[in-house]
Amino acid sequence: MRPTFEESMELVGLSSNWNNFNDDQKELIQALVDDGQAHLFAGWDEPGINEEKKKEFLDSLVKINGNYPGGLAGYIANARKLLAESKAGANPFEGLTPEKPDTVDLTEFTAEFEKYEAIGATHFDKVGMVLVAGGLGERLGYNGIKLDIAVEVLENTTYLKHYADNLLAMQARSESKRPVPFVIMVSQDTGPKTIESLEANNYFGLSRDQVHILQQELVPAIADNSGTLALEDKYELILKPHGHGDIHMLLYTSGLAAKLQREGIEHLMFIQDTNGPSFNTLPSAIGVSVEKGYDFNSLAINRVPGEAVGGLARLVGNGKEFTLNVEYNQLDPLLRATISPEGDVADESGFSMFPGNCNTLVIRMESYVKILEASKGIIAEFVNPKYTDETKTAFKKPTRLETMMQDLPKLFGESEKVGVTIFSRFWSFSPNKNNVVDAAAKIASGGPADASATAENDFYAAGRARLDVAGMKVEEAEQKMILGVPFTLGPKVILRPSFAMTLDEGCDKVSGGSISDEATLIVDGADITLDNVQLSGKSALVVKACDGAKVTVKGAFENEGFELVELTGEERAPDSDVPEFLKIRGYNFVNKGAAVYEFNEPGEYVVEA
Ligand code: UGB
Repeated sequence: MRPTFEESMELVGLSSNWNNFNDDQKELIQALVDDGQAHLFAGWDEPGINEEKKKEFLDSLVKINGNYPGGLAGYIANARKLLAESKAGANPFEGLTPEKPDTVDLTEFTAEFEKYEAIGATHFDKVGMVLVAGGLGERLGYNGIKLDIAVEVLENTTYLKHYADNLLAMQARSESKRPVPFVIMVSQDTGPKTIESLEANNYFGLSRDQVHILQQELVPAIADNSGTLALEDKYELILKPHGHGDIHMLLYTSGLAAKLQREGIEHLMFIQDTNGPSFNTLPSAIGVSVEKGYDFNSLAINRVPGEAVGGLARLVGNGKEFTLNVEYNQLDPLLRATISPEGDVADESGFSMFPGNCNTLVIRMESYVKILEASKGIIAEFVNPKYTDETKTAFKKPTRLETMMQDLPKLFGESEKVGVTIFSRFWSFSPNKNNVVDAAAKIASGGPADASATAENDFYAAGRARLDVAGMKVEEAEQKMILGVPFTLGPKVILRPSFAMTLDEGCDKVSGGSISDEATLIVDGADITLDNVQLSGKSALVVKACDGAKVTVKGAFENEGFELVELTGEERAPDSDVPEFLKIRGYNFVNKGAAVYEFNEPGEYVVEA
């Protein structure tokens, strides 16, 4: 017979401590003991010994219990259910066959692309941005937070500043001038430094009220199939990350999603911490979501088989069909078991038939808030224990429940519409995830590097593309291998979001001109026009204008520009004082005489070379 609560307390030796607990603690302990977790309190020291540790332990239990919808009891129940399914070998894709999903193809800058951009641009004041930035970036091995890494090293713009600049540009363009809500999910690892960075930079010009920091918490590790919570030692749980899907839980538990909806926000766009090009896609992706009535729009690229990005597939079977991300570790087995005995391989296009998930998502608020209410923000949790053997009775190490933000459509019904919008890779997806050694290995094996140098390379490529569309003659340079990773020597073009957020704006502000293979152009300001500007050789031109400064730039500029300098082995060594954001790419730029024009007072100006 199951012991009573008092008997359990006696068995684990907790009785003598009982009177020291407050009512909340007693209630939680009782519930945990009744739920088969008496081991959490086994062998406790007599009152007076290790009281601080006991308090910290109970505080952590109370905190975790409060963070998770349904409390620890809910978490343990979910774990038992998922572990039983995992043990039974339940296949989440049973009976489903993957097919190529329907897509909107925006890989080319066509009239259709511009049509969607125009629609999206009228919705800037109905969009909220959500940045998930709780990850440690273990693959990159960077010592600070990834948001503090520079996306380009001509002016050392950090990811966080780049994102803030885009928000400011969005609101400057909207009729209402309403601040764009900026939700940042942090974790205990990234939270303090993220706030420090915002504070130190005066929120990069954003208002404090528009920035909403949500902190994800770790979840308890599970030791076995019975859902036993794992202990690090007598008074400490083992805690692990729950995944980026926590953003949905936090937007629900904080009430923020519902609040933003009440305030008129119609779409949320979710972005990752180091995907610089996300904002290139924003106007057109919002346009697609609005025009097609998508509840969930996954932004995608043509995927290289085997690449560590999920594949977007239409799954058909069991009387249903739906479009979903199949995570990269599940795609190959699913394909082998269904349509492709060779697994995750290219089709005749040279790419995987399943577009790659950029994890940039546009979600319609109306359906989102309803789903959050119904699910309490717990989105398609899963468990992935590593078993000691095929009996699946023991784990090699404690596991935990996880959740991914792209899995929201798992909760969709027939009335919700999921779409996939495909973009060119340089324009939409160039994350900075891999250290330079792994990046070089990825390049050697024919895959994308997704590293600091390639992220910077694509940052300039997007600028070049905007100039090209606007009719400037752009002469692209050769690629140079730096530490085994390719970098296009130029031209290096940064058109800040203040200058152009859509292709159309670029066309309005740039007429004619040419830029040669190793030249540099940086333009920052809403009212700057480039009138037949010519940059030859390595020449560099930097033009910055404050609001109200109308600047026309003309003529041919010639100077020594910026020179790329590779770091030496000594400079890259861990103990050198070269900043880490340079070491992780292996080069820097030296200004050899760029032409720089800055206008900090409103007025009309002409710059003529
Ligand atoms: N993140 C959090 O905020 N909290 C967490 O607990 C974990 C992460 P990773 P991952 O773009 O290449 C995703 O670790 O999870 C943030 C997609 O699932 O960089 O391996 C973190 O800070 C995959 O389908 O990526 O894979 C970062 O901003 C594919 O699209 C973001 O979540 C892949 O990204 C992603 O975290 C990719």
